[in-house]
Parts: sequence; C-alpha cells; structure tokens
Amino acid sequence: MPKTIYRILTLGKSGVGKTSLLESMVYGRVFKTRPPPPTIEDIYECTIETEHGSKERVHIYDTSGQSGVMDDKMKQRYFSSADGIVLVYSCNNCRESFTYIKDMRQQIEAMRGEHMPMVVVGTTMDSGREDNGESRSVAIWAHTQSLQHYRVALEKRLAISEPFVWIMSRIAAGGKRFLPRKN
Ligand SMILES: Nc1nc2c(ncn2[C@@H]2O[C@H](COP(=O)(O)OP(=O)(O)OP(=O)(O)O)[C@@H](O)[C@H]2O)c(=O)[nH]1
Ligand SMILES: [Mg+2]
Repeated sequence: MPKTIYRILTLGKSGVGKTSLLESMVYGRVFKTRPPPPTIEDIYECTIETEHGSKERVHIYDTSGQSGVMDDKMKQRYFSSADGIVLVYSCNNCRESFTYIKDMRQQIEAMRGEHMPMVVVGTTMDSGREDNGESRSVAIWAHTQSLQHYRVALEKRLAISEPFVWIMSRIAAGGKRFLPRKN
C-alpha cells in the first residue's frame, strides 16, 4: 500500500519568514542579503522523522501572507485538506503578525472544530537578540490555547525543524490534541 502523504499548512502575515523557514529546513538555503520573493502558493515535499522514529512523507503548503491573495475559497480548500497547521509570527513585528495568526486560528476552528494539530512559531531574525515582552505574551496566549509554541532563529536550521517534527509526530499519532510541554 502506498505510504500516506500528510499535508501541513503554514500560515502567517507577509514577511514573517514562512518561506525562509521552509527553504532553510528543506534545502538549507538562507536569505540574508536578498529576501525570497513574496509567495503566491508553493509546495515543499520532504520526509520528516517523528519523535517515535517513523519517517513520514509530507507536503508542506507555503501560503501568501499578503492581504488579498488568499481569498475565502483558497482558505476553504487549504483548511479542509490540512492534517496540521503551523502558525508563524515574527518576534520582530509581534503585534500585527500575532493579530493575523489569532484571526486565522479562529477561522480554522470555525471550519474544522478544535481537533486540528497546530503549532505556533515565532521567528527571530537575529539569534542573539533578547526575547521581548510582546513575544512572551504570544507564548502565554499559546499556552492558554493549549498550543505548542516555539521561537526559532531563521539562521538555525536544526532548531527550525523542531516545530515540524513536533506537529508531524502528533499527526502521525492520530491527530490527537496533546498538551504542550512546559518550558
Ligand atoms: N537577518 C536575517 N533575515 C532573514 C534571514 N532569513 C530570512 N530573513 C528575512 O526575513 C524576511 C522573511 O521573508 P519571507 O520568508 O519571504 O516571508 P514570508 O512569510 O514567506 O512572506 P510572504 O510569502 O509574503 O507571505 C525576509 O525579509 C528575509 O530577507 C536570516 O537568516 N537573517
Ligand atoms: Mg513566502
């Protein structure tokens, strides 16, 4: 029997680093001098090894965070077919990008109910930078929503894969909602 190909969706405001995350994790590419072009729609195919040691084939859908690109029809298609969702915000532009993912989460829950595996990822453009209060408030929100939260530096390839391994492990285990670890 052919192996299942899982679908993971990335959502977040334009410029938060969705494409940079995926390019770095899948191909090891970094964009320090020239940013990647804004996404319309892209699919990354890769294999993710779960926490339980299984190797899962995944299509990761990279979406556009630009206003007006993703219409309601597209959202309907994305949300109804996803096995898991990665909500990305920027620790360097917290307020707006946090509002965006909160709104997306509400829309997803309205369409899919509560049982979609989801993870929240805050990107930083500079790994040495201290955490700011705003990004801490996102971490608190994620905790109250029982969502796993990660903060990753875009230039750190290994750390970038952590949220994807986490969500893939939950999807492969049957999509059950697991409480986030305490950190
Ligand atoms: N300083 C620094 N900046 C980075 C690094 N990697 C990416 N960036 C910048 O982070 C920004 C993120 O851009 P994208 O990855 O295209 O963002 P996106 O979320 O895919 O945006 P849309 O496709 O428009 O929705 C760009 O301005 C990149 O140049 C890095 O390692 N260091
Ligand atoms: Mg992009």
